[in-house]
Amino acid sequence: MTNPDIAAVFEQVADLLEFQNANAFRVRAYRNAARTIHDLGESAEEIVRDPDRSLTEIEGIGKDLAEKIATLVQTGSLPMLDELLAEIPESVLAILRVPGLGPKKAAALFRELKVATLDELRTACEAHRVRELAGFGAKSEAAILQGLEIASEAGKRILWAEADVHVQAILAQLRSCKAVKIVEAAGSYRRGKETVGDLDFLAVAEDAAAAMDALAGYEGISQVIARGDTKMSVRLSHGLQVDLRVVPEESFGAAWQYFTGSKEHNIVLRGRAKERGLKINEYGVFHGEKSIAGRTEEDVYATLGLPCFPPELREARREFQWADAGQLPMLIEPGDIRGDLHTHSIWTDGLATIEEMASAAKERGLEYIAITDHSKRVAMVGGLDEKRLRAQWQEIDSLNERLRGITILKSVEVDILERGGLDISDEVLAEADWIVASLHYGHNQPREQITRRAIDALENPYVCALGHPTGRMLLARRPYEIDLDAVIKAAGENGKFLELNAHPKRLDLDDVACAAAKDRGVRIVISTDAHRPAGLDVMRYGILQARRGGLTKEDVINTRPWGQVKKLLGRRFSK
Ligand code: DGT
Ligand code: CA
Ligand code: CA
Ligand code: ZN
Repeated sequence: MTNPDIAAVFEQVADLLEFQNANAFRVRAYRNAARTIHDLGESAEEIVRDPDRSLTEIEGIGKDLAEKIATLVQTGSLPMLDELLAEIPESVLAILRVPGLGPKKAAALFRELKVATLDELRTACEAHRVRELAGFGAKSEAAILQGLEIASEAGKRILWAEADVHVQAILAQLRSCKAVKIVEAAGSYRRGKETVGDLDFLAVAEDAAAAMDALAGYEGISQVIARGDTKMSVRLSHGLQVDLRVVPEESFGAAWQYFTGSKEHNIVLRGRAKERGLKINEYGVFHGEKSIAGRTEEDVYATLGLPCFPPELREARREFQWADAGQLPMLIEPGDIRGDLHTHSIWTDGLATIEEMASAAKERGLEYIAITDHSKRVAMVGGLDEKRLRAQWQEIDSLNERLRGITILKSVEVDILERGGLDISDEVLAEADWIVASLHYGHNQPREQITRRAIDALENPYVCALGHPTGRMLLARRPYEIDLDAVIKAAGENGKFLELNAHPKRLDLDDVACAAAKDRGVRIVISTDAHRPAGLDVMRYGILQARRGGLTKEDVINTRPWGQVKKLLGRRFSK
């Protein structure tokens, strides 16, 4: 049983408990357990099977949880989950995941209307039976219908970060096959799109059948959909489709270009070829019948007078215009990052001490880390009030005296209150080094109200950046109704930064918004929002998204040494 499998079981337990209206802290304990196991660096199953070890060695896993994991690994099931499922049909789990439908509402639908599946939910909404229930109205009925659409998309696409796990495993599997000379991933995965519909692989092989056998031998496969002489499609156990094409070596570059896409980028490219009296397809670039390029992507683009675009830019947005002007941006790279300006510690909902987070940041080559724990409004996770915040900052002062090679910044992720205004007084904010302000409540407020809250926060002299500006949760929650244009403008006018939250479920701002911010001269801060040391590693997903937005090192502030960031902030803090 893999760590993600175990994590999924605990997520299910948490969902079902929530549906039953169980104690919120109990629900949270199971969610934390799921997260801990999911991100564990080694196999939980192996630890269970090792007589010399115990799961309780792991930070965040107590005796009770360790026993449950052991039962799960040894018997393949968890009695607690079975009991919950005896009371609630499994199909309601899908309903719980419909954005806009909390567990309380889902429970009411189940109780009053006997709605237990997504289909039944859709039918009930369309027949306007939902709006009749207490606590529901025409508006929530419409929101549920919209949510159903997101839920159905969630069944069809997966997060880039999840796709990456499969891609790396499949590449390794194919590369271990002797007959395979070259194999690479293409499609939306290679372009770094935040969600991926299916995986596309291209290979050059002495023996196409042997390459396809190698794919068929990948352990994650549940079904072979089709297999021909040079093309094969399979389905993974989580439902994801994988296409493999075996191409001749002299066409590899053309095929890699073609199947990387995007479709829109390819259409422009075909037009460019036509203008030059050439023809381009997945086999090569042709002058009449004669192939003039195809072996490498560089050759293919060069025959059309174009640079080999970084895959992240191939969306037919501005890349051709940039290439024509000779101004293709030098995109930001992971090694450019010098600091992380949004992280958490055990002072609120993080799982590591400040010192552990700082050492982990240092190990990853960072020069500075801001500990941005939650403020008091986020009571659920023990958000800090002014007094606790000052106590935390004292600890940071003494850590900074003791630690070498890393600077810890005094900070807070201050909640932007539902009624407007900030959760921490200006007097205290002024003593920090850096302040992130985020919206955590009142997601469903109308456009004007929620936009006003964000802009007011950006106008506060001590706020440096707006955290996860749209609140989107990929495949799970729509963004707030926020007027992003107005927010970007306000950030520009106030010399503030906008966050690109690098968590693979958020990637917020997205690529398009990053480009829009850059157009207005607004700089981006790419942050991990890490809640544990391993959380710092999500930075690379943020970089990929920033690259899709055409951002360079200069456009992102945490590529600078802290001293320079401080200068950009001006003299707003008390020291
Ligand atoms: P996805 O899988 O929905 O996340 O997105 P992609 O971009 O990976 O799309 P996919 O898997 O359907 O096709 C892979 C690439 O193949 C696509 O990016 C461009 C190329 N391609 C597919 N169909 C067409 C087409 O009809 N015309 C052109 N020009 N290219 C296509
Ligand atoms: Ca694809
Ligand atoms: Ca495909
Ligand atoms: Zn945070």
